[in-house]
Amino acid sequence: MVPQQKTVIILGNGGVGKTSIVNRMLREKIPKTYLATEGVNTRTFVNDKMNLKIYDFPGQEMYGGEYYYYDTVKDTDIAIVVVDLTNFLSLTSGVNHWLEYAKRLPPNVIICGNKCDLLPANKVISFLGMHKIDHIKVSAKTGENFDDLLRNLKEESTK
Ligand SMILES: Nc1nc2c(ncn2[C@@H]2O[C@H](COP(=O)(O)OP(=O)(O)OP(=O)(O)O)[C@@H](O)[C@H]2O)c(=O)[nH]1
Ligand SMILES: [Mg+2]
Repeated sequence: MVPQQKTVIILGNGGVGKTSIVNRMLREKIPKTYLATEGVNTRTFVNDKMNLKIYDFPGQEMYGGEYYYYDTVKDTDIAIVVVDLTNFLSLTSGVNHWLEYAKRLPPNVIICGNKCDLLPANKVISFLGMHKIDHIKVSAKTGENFDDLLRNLKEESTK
């Protein structure tokens, strides 16, 4: 039996790896060159435990991220907020901003620190620690800790 469908939105600054995370979940190739998402991509992830409708938003405002977010946010069950562990700006001008959006609903929130295959910026690690921001370190590139991410999604989707 297919589980009941839940709605997931994936938020974060441009280039943090949102589309790559969705690609990795769907076992698709991760594009090496950065191609910013324009508009919203809707994808479906189904297995015997979860049935997720995923809205992958553009992080860059010029491509309409916030507009699409407001448009579809009404029945959101889970928000994945992504930060780039190598990019301090994705935290300081990103995570609070996206968390504020996510909280308006409020859906269940999972924070992903992506690109853990690269050397993280010290400032990012201390910021996450100082603000006690619970997060899962993942790599869309290598697939590291995707089992953790899927476990979290499963938990949040059955709440
Ligand atoms: N090293 C490394 N690079 C990654 C990882 N995830 C994504 N990237 C690279 O980061 C760049 C941006 O990835 P995207 O998935 O397009 O980022 P996005 O958040 O969807 O960007 P927007 O659509 O503009 O909001 C691409 O060049 C990816 O190949 C990762 O885990 N490790
Ligand atoms: Mg994208």
